[in-house]
Amino acid sequence: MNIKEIAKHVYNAEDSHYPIDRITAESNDITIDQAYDIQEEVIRLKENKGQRITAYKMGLTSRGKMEQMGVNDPIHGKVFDYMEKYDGETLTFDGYLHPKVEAELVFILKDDIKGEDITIDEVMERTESVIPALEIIDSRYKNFKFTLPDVIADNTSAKGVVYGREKFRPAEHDLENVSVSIHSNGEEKIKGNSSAVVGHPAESVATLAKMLYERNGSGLKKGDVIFTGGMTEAIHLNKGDEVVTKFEGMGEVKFSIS
Ligand code: OOG
Ligand code: MG
Repeated sequence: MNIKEIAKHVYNAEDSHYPIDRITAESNDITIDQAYDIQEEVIRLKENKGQRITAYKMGLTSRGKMEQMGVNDPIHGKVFDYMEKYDGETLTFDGYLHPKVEAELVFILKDDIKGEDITIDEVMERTESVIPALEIIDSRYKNFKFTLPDVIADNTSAKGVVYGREKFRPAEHDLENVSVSIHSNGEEKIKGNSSAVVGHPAESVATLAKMLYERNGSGLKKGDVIFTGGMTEAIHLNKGDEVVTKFEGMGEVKFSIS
């Protein structure tokens, strides 16, 4: 197995918008660690092209997502500048293969977080603000089907994000209990709650810190932005959809895709 070759293959699929077979169909012995090696190489290729990392993302942190994808462990990847949109903006459907939307809470840190045993309280103390947001995932794999090493190598299906316009102080809200509903073209598609994200979205940040520490002794830094993972299963998007997501007590995040 050649990490660089596989990374280039996955990178090209995103960059030139075409679906590929799962990489584990050919190399079925890829370990989780090697999958992160491939992801890091994909990220390096993007950076070489001038694309810039703007956030971390956690994925598969809720039961709904795990069941939908048939994968049982949290994963992490990176969000880039070219993926970013804001509430009310329009996305271009043709830039995607088979997009799906997820509702997430984003944490912005005011202090470093490093180590294996970070508590929810420690994450809350070190969080400057929380933003309601959406992620638009778009696996490069055919039929959105993958195993854990596939999706890790593919930068956890990252392709788009839509940030809400308002930031909230972490103490202002019971972040363990934020209800959310995703509506498309006036119809409610799904409902969920932030407690679905490993019990509390701050726990997802702690899990990310632990994963980074275990991988290479690194950690999160002041100013880091973290997508904590979809609260419900993700909803398929079609060209022309108008999506409104309601975060109880935190307003709405909207976009259309045409
Ligand atoms: C993997 C990415 C999952 C989340 O929030 O759970 C994710 C996928 O489902 O394609 O971003
Ligand atoms: Mg996500």
